[in-house]
Amino acid sequence: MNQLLTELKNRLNKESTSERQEEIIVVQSPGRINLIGEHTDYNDGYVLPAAIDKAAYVSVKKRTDSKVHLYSVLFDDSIEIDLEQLLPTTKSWANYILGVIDQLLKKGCFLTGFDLVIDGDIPVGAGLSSSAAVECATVFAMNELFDLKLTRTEMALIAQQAEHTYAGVNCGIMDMYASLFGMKDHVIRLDCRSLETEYYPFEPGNYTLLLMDTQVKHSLASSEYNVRRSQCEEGSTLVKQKHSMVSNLRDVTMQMLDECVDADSIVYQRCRFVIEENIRLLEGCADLKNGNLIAFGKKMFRTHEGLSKEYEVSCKELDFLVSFAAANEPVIGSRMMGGGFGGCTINLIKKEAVSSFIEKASAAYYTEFGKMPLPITVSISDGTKLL
Ligand code: GAF
Repeated sequence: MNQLLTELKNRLNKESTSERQEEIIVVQSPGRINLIGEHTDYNDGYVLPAAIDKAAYVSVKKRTDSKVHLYSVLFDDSIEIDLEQLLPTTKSWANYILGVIDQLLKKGCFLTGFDLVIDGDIPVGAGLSSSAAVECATVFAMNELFDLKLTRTEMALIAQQAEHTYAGVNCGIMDMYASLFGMKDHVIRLDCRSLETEYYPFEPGNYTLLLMDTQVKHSLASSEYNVRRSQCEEGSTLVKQKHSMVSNLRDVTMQMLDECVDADSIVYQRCRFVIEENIRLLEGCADLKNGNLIAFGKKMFRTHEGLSKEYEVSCKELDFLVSFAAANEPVIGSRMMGGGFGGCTINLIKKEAVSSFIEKASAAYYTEFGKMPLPITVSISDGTKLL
């Protein structure tokens, strides 16, 4: 960690085009996993994420002018832009940062120019929310640098808006919330409507979590994501015509859906998944409280089936890895994780079987697709912090 800090600081000084020696701030903001509760956040439902031990790091220092100079270690790329002429750029890595700055300016926060270096170890495109981690690291660093006095909840909402406006993904709040509010060895049950949080100790005993990255990065991810979101809104609008107290899918029961939406329509199919997923999550939390991991794992498999067949956000590589896991006794739960169309599966697996499972699953995946998946082990960690 000390070495990373020194490297980030040195890099920032090297990159800086400003003359003055200013204080350097370094922030770490983690990626996330999600145990269950997928595509529920933008429907005001529940999610069960946790922050992980892979993070985005930003180091920042003030400038005396209004220029923003950004450098990405990962992409070995930089950009300079004036605070007064902020616009999305063609460099997507920079947009996550600029989107946050834009939101802060729109809120009336006073900022001067600054130099920023970004680095990190969250695999990009694996569904571990590297983009939310960058946004959260940026807003947290700005809050420190300019003493903005924002709460973590305000920061999460700013980061979410940045994703909507500068990345074009109308995401929910889960990823930002998990990054900012993570707690070591705990999963977060977040009510995405009230933002009420309950932390559950995650004590899997003889089991552990293993991620298997398909290494598939589908370009459909953002456009189809937004389509799913509007299909859910369409469903709740139909129900609202009869049940005026409905403001979105969170308020819709299966009975209301059956009553108001054509059961053969895609909208029905999408909405049914979300309604059932919310119920599954609440029951899954009870399983965790009772230490019944087997029951929890079964729900993960069912979630995958729904995401694949009803919500249609999976892909053949994800389906393959989940089916392979289902046929392996030491894996008690497996499903695709995150927005979908690629990225990784999350598996609840007996600790002692991890290496043999990785070996067998990788060989089978290679035979099927001619490429290797990337196994990723994670531990549950604390949220965004100053280093
Ligand atoms: C992505 C989004 F960013 C989240 O808000 C959430 O909707 C998730 O997909 C699906 O559960 O990570």
